Amino acid sequence: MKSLLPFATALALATAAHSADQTVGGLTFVHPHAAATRPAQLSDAGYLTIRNTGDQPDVLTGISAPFADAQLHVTKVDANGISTMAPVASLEVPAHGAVEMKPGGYHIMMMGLSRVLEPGTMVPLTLTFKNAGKVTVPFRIDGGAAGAMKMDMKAPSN
Ligand SMILES: [Cu+2]
Repeated sequence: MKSLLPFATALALATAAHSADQTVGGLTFVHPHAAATRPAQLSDAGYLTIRNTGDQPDVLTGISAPFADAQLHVTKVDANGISTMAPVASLEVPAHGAVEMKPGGYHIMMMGLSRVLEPGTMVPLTLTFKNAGKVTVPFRIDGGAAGAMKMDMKAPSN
């Protein structure tokens, strides 16, 4: 019943920090999470709120992950109710403000997933800011569709 992941050691550090929201400089990363994925699922979306308690705005300029091609996206709904999403080059986090990534708005798109994101695990995403630099944030993988879709996960070795 062991399913040790290739980067389990890298995750140990991240897992240790998951009980509290992470703060770096003036930025706090609140409830970073993503839905669990099914085998062969190639994309997923991640969400969090970034709070800035500092006196200067900061700008999110890039996102990376060791298990996917990650980028900032925004979902827009047009006048006909058709929703589309597109890459966004950067996102400002205002001084003494916050940006919230959530379904229907800004999100972190993870494409070309190289592994299954299993419920209850943590995965590291590295966010790059103009001022705060690179910050690796552990994202918690939620239950997702696991309840509706009963899967036998005995040997998920990828
Ligand atoms: Cu997207």
